[in-house]
Amino acid sequence: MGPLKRLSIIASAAMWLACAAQGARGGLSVGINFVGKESLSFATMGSSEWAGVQPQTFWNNATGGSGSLSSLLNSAGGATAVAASWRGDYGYLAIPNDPGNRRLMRGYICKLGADPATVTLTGLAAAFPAGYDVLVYFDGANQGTAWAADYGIGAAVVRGTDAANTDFAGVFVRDSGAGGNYLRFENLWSDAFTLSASPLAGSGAPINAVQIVHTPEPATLGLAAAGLAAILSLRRAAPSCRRRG
Ligand SMILES: [Ca+2]
Ligand SMILES: [Ca+2]
Repeated sequence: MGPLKRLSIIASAAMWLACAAQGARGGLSVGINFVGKESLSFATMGSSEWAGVQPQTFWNNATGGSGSLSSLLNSAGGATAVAASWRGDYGYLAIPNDPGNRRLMRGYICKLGADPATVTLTGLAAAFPAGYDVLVYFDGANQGTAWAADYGIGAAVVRGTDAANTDFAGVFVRDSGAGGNYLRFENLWSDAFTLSASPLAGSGAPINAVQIVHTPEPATLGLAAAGLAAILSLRRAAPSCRRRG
């Protein structure tokens, strides 16, 4: 094999490896930041603010208890066919209004009582052709009372518990049954879905933000490792024109 051919193979493998790494990071995402009433929460985010469990910029600000947005931006600032509508009341956390994660978590929509808050997203298939996960951020101004709510997408219902005297302090905690401030719905494919947030008695059901991310591919990292091994193998096999030692 000539040196140019070898170089071409190594370059192709390196490019493939970079693409595989991009896939492993999850690619582009779409984030919706519920602001609540802006004059109350001061929680509208700038397009350059990084925030989220899978950090991204270009969060779409959804203002008011109820409303709708179309042509949501993805995390690179590109317009998508994704549209959102939401219905609830609103509130905010009395945490510092710092750019990024705190501002993301500060404002929210919420419902008390039996009537759930809902968020409907449409037009997802084109933006997420290989499926997606939905991250639901929740943290209400619950003060000394723990809040629990059932968050549902289709048949999947997951309970989120906001512990007493606990408001976002800079760390995201996935609620796997012991409380936290975000939930993750995995491996969704539908072009549209409705998220509902139903509070248990005496609780609120806040939704501070929703983030749609590409479903991670478990095989991607293994394939990336195989690609790296192939590159190293080629490097070892290649004769050197330079004197060693
Ligand atoms: Ca928010
Ligand atoms: Ca709280």
